[in-house]
Amino acid sequence: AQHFGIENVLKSLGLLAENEGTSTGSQNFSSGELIHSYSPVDGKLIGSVRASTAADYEKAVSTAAEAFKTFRLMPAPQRGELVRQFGEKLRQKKDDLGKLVSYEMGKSLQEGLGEVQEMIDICDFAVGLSRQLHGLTMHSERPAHRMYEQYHPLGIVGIISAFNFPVAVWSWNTALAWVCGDVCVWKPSEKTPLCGVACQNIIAEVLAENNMPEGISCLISGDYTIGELLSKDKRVPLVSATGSTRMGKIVAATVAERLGRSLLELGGNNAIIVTPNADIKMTVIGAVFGAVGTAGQRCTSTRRLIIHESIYEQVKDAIVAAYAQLRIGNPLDQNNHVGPLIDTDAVKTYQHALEAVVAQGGKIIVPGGVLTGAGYESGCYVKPAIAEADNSFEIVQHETFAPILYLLKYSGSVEDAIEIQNGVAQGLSSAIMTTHLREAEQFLSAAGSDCGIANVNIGTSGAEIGGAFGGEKETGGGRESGSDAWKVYMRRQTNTINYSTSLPLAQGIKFDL
Ligand code: UN1
Repeated sequence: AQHFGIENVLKSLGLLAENEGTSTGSQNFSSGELIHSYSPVDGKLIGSVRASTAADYEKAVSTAAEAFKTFRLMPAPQRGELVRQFGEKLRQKKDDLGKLVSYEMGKSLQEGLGEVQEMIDICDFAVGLSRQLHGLTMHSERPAHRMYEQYHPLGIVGIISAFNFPVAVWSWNTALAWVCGDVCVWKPSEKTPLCGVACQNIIAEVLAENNMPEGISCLISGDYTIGELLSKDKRVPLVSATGSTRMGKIVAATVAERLGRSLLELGGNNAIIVTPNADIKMTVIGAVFGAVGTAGQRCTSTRRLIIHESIYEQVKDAIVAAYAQLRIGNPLDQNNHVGPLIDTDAVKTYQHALEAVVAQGGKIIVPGGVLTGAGYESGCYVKPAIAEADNSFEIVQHETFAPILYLLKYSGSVEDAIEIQNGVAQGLSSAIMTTHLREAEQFLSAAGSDCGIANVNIGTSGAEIGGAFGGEKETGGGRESGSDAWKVYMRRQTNTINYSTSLPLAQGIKFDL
């Protein structure tokens, strides 16, 4: 797999030192044990980074706290200029960073490049936002008084991110946090540690070129124990965590205990409703990309297809035929549609889910299986599978981070389909395939989808950065990225100013001395 020139990629991203197991300048807060990163693409060791110790963590947080003292006073548009330069560097490094994402995480090169594009896009968004951190003005009930609200920087933002979007999720948080005047401490997934150091190297360069303190962006490395330090730390007013619902519940409880803020982006169990009025060709593309893209490892991946009985066989046959076309293999080879799962533990989880769906009464119609032989040496390549199932099955209620698609049948009206769609604990993304206005509007109504994302004639994955991204129920309720998601990164203050010569009290209270 070295054919794409991994050495050059590592060199361009400043990662060759990690390859020898030593830390670089950007990894200042990591002096612990080595974390080895093996590629799921070919099973080879890509490099190693050092984990952060508790002492490293302390150093990172105090460096960040020190940087915040000055960064919060820098005018927001000047902070935006830093983010603009960061976006420029990402444009220059897009190819290399995209390749590293693909090689370390296993997603297709197209998707690796797409992930870096999301980073560039959020930078552009944040640059504009840096001149639009608007508050409201109000009319005071008292004469010669003025009221308004303003947004101030919040402080240190702790970011815990997952392996499946090893670089973009960090940037959604940081690009906004930085224009908002916050400083960031990031713990990337221990499954994709090199992506973390690569991003840190890029922003460290921007900060150094502008003589800005390194504490604006701090990287800490390690497993959940280091994340726990962030959740417990009163000096970290906001913890933004992406990952499993299990992890999110622990983070939420820990942060809530100190009445901190958390922004949670957790599991999904995303469905596409296919009504009798669906465009079948569009449905197939949306469903297949949603289910097998990123090997089913997006939080927005399509897990369930809820198909009307009148077109069930037709849709099923079309999807099964499309699955027969899928090419599974090295994700850096653009001819392949599906790359590997992240590691062999994920493969086991996938196998268990396939056993469970059968045990619970489902029927496999596109069999799964682990691929072996030439090109599949890492043991992480699996066949995308399809099972006919019922929404009530325990396994269907559960998010399995793998390319397994459940076909569910509905009869009756779109309300019946919506009930099935909403009948899970998670609430991230949802979609309806229909050319019928009434069905579409019902799906989007107050009695429609209960998810944070609801699409018409688009699959469940691949959201644009301009919208607020996140979901309800066990997805955690957080919103990241576009729209007004920035507000969670700031503290809000209401100001009342009296420019009269007396001191009238609100609510008409008289208090004469
Ligand atoms: C995730 O899987 O954690 O909407 C994020 C999408 C991507 C982001 C997914 N823009 O599929």
